[in-house]
Amino acid sequence: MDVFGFAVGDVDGDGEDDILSFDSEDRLAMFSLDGQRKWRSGERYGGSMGAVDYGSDTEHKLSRGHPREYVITLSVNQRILLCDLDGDGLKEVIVPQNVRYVSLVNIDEITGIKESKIVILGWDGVTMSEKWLTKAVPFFTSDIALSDVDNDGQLELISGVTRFQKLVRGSKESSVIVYELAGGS
Ligand SMILES: [Ca+2]
Ligand SMILES: [Ca+2]
Ligand SMILES: [Ca+2]
Repeated sequence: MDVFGFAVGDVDGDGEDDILSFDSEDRLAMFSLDGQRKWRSGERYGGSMGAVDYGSDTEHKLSRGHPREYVITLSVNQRILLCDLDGDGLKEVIVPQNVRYVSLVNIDEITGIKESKIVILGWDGVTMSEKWLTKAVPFFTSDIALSDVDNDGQLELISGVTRFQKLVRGSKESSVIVYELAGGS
């Protein structure tokens, strides 16, 4: 499946598909197909930018600003990828983790993203734990993908990132980071 905020696959290796999704607090949760929750993360993953200057013209809500200053609320959940990266038969769960700035002066202030990374989680037989993570970068991670970008037969992990600057017109700066996954287990 390739839907934001939602993925289906056998993560715990019991032969049945599991459903992975983000809840309203950005906790990652795993459900069985009959809706029983098997696991919920203590950490927050995913994470939207909230109301920030973001130049997209899709899925947005204009909440403030003059015509050339877009202040947009992104309510789209982050993508969850499932892939058996180490070939042990269990699918790993790959999610971005965006950490927001918190303003101590005004909670409602638009403060943006402090840093982000990509986390790979896996079922260890009892629970889900973090198996690998990228270094934190001072960007908002807007999307992730797995692809063999250099055609060497190994998947790379690709991260779409946006440099965040609050309320500065035309300040959006996007790029792509490619991570090698070789090495496996
Ligand atoms: Ca399962
Ligand atoms: Ca695996
Ligand atoms: Ca490759």
